[in-house]
Amino acid sequence: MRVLVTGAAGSIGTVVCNGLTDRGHDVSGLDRVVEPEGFVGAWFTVDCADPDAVAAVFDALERSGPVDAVVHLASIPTEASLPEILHSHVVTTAALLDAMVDHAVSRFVYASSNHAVGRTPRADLPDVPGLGVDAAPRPDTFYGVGKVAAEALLRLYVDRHDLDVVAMRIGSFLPQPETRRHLATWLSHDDAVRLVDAAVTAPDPGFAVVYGISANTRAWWDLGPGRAIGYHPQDDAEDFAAGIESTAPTHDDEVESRYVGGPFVTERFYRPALDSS
Ligand code: 15L
Repeated sequence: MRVLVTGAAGSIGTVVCNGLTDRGHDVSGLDRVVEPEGFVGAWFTVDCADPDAVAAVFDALERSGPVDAVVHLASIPTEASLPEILHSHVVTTAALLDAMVDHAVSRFVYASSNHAVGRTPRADLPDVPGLGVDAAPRPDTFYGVGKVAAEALLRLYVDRHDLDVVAMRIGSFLPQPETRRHLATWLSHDDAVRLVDAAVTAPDPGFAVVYGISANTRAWWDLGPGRAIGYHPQDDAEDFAAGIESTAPTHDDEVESRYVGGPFVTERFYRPALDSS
């Protein structure tokens, strides 16, 4: 399939672009930085919050045939001021969605985050149920608010324009798990590629929200919706558990241990909404 990936030079973008290319997709990259060395495929150095620049990318791609899917990975990956967050998560998504509608591109795959529901109690606590994709939005940060708002925008475009959208609530995308929390939240590099490939190719997902984690023995989140779109994770953070558990719990382990969002829930992340310093 012909796929445009935003944030293509970022940590997840690099892995996903290489992985999708290896799986036979024709991948174009978009990022604010120049093309990384060795990138195979078309490259666009563009800010995806700029609607004219985004429209020009779609015009250019369309000249060599239809685009099948957009995978939107570009965004600030952590906490920032509310205006920065809305710009990074919602405005960029809107610019891409408008261009898709204008160019009849119908599949959008979005890097949402577990922090959309980060303030939900952890399911390994007594009497706390596992977390499904129908859980009420419960962000832990402005970052989480941005992801909730972007998911709502996606839902609107699915209903209005009949797009197919997969919102991936990604856990902890890392080469390997590093903390106790990651034993539940880890998403391996290979599983990230499997997930995006499934999200791009699933027949008629409509509006699907899935949790982006590996097949972790200690997972708190429901992998059923992911499996329903053909995502079958192969890795398990449990393989690293002995090494992680041989270190003493830290203060953060205790503070973080009540909510799924972990460190993002703690006071370290509190700030005034409009403070961009
Ligand atoms: C995310 O969504 C963040 O982008 C990343 O920085 C991690 O904090 C990750 O979630 C996580 O929850 O571990």
